[in-house]
Amino acid sequence: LRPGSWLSKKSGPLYRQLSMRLERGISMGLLLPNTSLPAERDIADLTALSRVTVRKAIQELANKGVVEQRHGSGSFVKDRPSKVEQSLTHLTSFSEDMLARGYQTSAIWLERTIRRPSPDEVLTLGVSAGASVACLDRLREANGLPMAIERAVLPVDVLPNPDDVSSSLYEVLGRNGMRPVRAVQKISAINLEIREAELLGVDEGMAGLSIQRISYLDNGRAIELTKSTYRGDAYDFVAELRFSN
Ligand code: 16G
Repeated sequence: LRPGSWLSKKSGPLYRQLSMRLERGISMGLLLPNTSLPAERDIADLTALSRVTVRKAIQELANKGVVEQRHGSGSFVKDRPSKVEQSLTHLTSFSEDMLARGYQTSAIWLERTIRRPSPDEVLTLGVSAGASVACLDRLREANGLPMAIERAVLPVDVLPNPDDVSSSLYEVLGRNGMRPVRAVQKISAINLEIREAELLGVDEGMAGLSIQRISYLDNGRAIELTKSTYRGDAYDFVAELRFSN
C-alpha cells in the first residue's frame, strides 16, 4: 500500500485508486475472507492519503459487496461464493443451482413489466409484433453478492403477471404447468461494459459471459428468451462429451 507507481494524480480519484488496489489485494488472496482490513488510520498512514479518502475507498468496497462493515469492529473481507460449476446437460434455474450449493439467493429488480416485443423476440417466441410480452430484468445475487444480470422475456399468456415472480421464475412457471423441459443455450465471451461491470461489482472491461437461453415446453413451443450477463470469474460451464460414430 505504500505510495508508489500505483497511485497517480492522472489515474482518476484517489479513493477509487485505493479501493481498486485493496480489491486487487483481496482477489490475490493477500487478505482472506473474514479477516479485517487494516484500520482506517493505518491505511492512511501507509498510503499518505487522508482519512476521508481512505473512508471513501472502504465505503466503495462495501457498496460493491467486497467487504462488510461491522459496527464498531471495522471492515471485513466478505466470503465470495466459490466458482459455480454449472452443468450444460440439465435444465435448471438459477435458484435451483444456488440452492443446491447452499447459497442464499436474492435479486435487485431492474425492470418488471409488460411491453411490446422486439423483432428478435417476435421471431424467437413466435408472437405477433402487436402482442405483449412479460419482461423480467434483474441482478441476481448469491449470498448477497452479484452473480449475473438476466433479462427474461416471455409471452403474456405464459406469464400474465410478472409481479407473481418474487424469487424464482421457473417455480411460478411450474405452478402454472409451464415449466420448460428443453432449452438451447448459446454462450459467448465478452468484456463487461461499464454499466454491467458496475452492477456486477467488477472493473469495466473484465471478462464476462453473455448467455442466451431459449426454453421450450414439451409441445415444442418456445416460451422464454433470456439474455444474461455473467461474471466471467464466477462460473465454469461443464459438459460431458461422449464419442459416437
Ligand atoms: C437461469 C437461466 C434463465 C432462467 C433462470 C430462472 C441460464 C443461463 N439462465 O438463470 O434462463 O430464466 O435460470 O431462474 O442458466 P429462477 O427460476 O431462479 O428465476
